[in-house]
Amino acid sequence: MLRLAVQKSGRLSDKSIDLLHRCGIRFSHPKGRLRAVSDNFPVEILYLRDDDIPGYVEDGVADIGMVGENVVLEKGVQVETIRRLGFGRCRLAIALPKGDAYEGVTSLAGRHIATSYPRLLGDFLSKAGVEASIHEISGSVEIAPGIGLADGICDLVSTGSTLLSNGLAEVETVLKSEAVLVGSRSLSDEKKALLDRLCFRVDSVLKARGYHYVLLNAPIESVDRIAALLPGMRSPTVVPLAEEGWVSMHSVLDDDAFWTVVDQLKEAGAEGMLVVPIDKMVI
Ligand code: PRT
Ligand code: ZN
Repeated sequence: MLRLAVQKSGRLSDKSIDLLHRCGIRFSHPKGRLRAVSDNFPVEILYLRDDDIPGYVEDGVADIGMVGENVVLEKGVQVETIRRLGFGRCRLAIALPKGDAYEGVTSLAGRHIATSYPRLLGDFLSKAGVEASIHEISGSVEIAPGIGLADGICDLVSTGSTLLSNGLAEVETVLKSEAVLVGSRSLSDEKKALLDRLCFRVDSVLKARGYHYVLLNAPIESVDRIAALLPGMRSPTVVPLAEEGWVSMHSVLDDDAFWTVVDQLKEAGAEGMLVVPIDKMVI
């Protein structure tokens, strides 16, 4: 049985659980419960605070975990990054009060910077050869400059609206992060085999993201022109419609690509186009 740690409640919880469900793994997640065992895959889910996940995986309390890369790197643990999961994207950035003069990283010398990420900030500053003082605080970092606690901050940013509403402007990116699947470096062969099975499913779900399935009707003489626009995984499916001289064509298409080819598809005679999401893709 694999033990998998996910965030109990927070920004990564729903997406982690959704990914596992899309992988066909069934388990309950009632509020207040700290663990659940799947009834159709040999995995036990542990619901934990995100800060505890890297350490538990390193110690082998959990075999694998889903957590922000920012937390893994800040903890400095010895774990394997198995997959990047494509959600929970954010950046760890240094921000100063808007209007403060900034002429590159040397402008940070001698400043007091508040952060919950002292290790990552310290590494960034020492690589840049800049000496600044790091003030570690555990939450509400963005108010530190406003109350005179620090000259600037180093915190996670996604939309940037928190910085904006606190009168701060981003000046440096320390790290680009997303949720990752991490694993212990000492898994038994049996657990490794289970992890391979899980990763196969995860890959199928991740591959399907960003792709759509396109269905359209077209006169039979347009098939070649349309096939050139919709190459699909091998070539498009072409099935006859009940109406003589017409076919339905099906293909897989990149998210963005649809809008670049839609006019050419119409011009080639395509009509009744449907674009639907793909749940899994095994290539
Ligand atoms: O309770 P627990 O300890 O488990 O959770 P937590 O409160 O420590 O973490 P949580 O749920 O807030 O975040 C979990 C993970 O989500 C982080 O470690 C990141 O990997 C990822 N993530 C992605 C973010 C953000 N985006 C994010 N925007 N984590 C935090 N923020 C915060 C940021 O700290 C700031 O306060 O959101 C604010 C900025 O957001 P914007 O949109 O205004 O820029
Ligand atoms: Zn946390």
